[in-house]
Amino acid sequence: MTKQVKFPADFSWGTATASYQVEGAWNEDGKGESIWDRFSHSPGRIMNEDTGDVACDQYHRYKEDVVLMKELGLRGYRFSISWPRVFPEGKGRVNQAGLDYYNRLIDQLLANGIRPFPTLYHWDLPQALQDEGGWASRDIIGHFTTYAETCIKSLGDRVKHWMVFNEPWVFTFLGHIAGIHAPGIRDRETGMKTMHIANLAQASALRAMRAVGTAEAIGTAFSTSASYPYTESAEDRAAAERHHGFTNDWFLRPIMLGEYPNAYVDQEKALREADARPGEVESCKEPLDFIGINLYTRTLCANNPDEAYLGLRQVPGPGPKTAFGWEVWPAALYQMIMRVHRDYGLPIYVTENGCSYPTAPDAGGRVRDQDRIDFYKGYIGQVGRAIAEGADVRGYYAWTLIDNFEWAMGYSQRFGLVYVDFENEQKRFVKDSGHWYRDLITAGQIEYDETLT
Ligand code: PNW
Repeated sequence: MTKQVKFPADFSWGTATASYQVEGAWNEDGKGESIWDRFSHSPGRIMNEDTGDVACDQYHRYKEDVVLMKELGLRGYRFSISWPRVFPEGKGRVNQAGLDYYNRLIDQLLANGIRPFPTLYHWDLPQALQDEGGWASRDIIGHFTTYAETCIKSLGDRVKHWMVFNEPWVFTFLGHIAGIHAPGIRDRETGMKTMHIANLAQASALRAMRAVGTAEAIGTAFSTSASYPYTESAEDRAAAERHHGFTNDWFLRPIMLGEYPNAYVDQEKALREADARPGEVESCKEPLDFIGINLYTRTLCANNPDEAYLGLRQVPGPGPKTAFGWEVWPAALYQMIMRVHRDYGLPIYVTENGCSYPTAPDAGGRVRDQDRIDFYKGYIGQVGRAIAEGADVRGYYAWTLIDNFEWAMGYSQRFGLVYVDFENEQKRFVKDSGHWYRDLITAGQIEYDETLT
């Protein structure tokens, strides 16, 4: 059954990006080296040896990009602040020229009626701090707190909505256990420790930001993938619940409730590996003002006693796949919003959702990316469905504004509503999906299928 839903009049429609993925200017105006600079400059780490040295050159082209945002009718822009621009060595000396870039960007956004919505940490840790242990060292808690305080003190007169982290699960797990993201460490215990330390740092930074007193709302953008049981058996359901605990709730529950979710077959061992000391998990509680959900796909979970940690196996789903190989499953976003709404009852922003398809401009410069339009129709419809059923969703941020540096995949994946011709002076072409998004924002309503599961 198809239904129609109107989004609230003040709904915050936007797009999301991250400093390392779009800015370029990797060593300009006093910026320090980040772990992503180091990682992408190391052979064999990134597809085609791509780097973010230039990326979309947004550092120099931000005015042009704000014009694009205006053309698309965006009401908000989610971007991240590069820690090594602000503190080239991660601590100590502040680089005013780095902060001034964000001053210029923020002023340009506000002059165009677009809400700046920054994330403090979207993975570009100062290399100098990595050399001292990075997220595996408890010293980072203080350094991150000082960085957060510095940003809010200098930008908080104009920026009222903040995110502390982008996807703490991804930067700890993929960076320290899977090793496919910077700093490229493959060590389970180190990884478990970084997760716990990131939880402590999140609470500490949040307290310091609140003490400054200028923010209206502070949240974090969590990576999520809706956990579906492969079959309806009690075993598969329990496996899906463990998956939810580890993938979606491992950073959310500590800050909201001061406890870790039950995720591991041997939970005690996991917490020992994480080096969670008595009283520390409780001290992570510092409830957010809103919860940011980043969601692209779902995970089908089957019970698997042979897998020692989570006791599960992922089963490929039957849905169509994006160019990245992620299954298209719009109801996953509805399910995740409703779960977070039921568990925590807070305002929610969809802080990322989108898809990669390679469609290039035709001879006339038009990008006919109908597959991306279909993706957004389905997923945004399910956001509308969650709102119709009572979830307090305040905004939706498409990933992403412009094609950009997709981490380990380099420039091989195009997630943008706007095409970037990296070979030809960074020329930007609004894709059909960009025009579709603009029309959706204007209409403020969408159809959705309420039977999807
Ligand atoms: C998110 N995974 O990353 C990030 O926040 C963005 O910077 C990124 O460009 C976007 O999604 C698209 O990938 C993820 O492997 C990276 O599970 C990897 C995973 C999830 C999210």
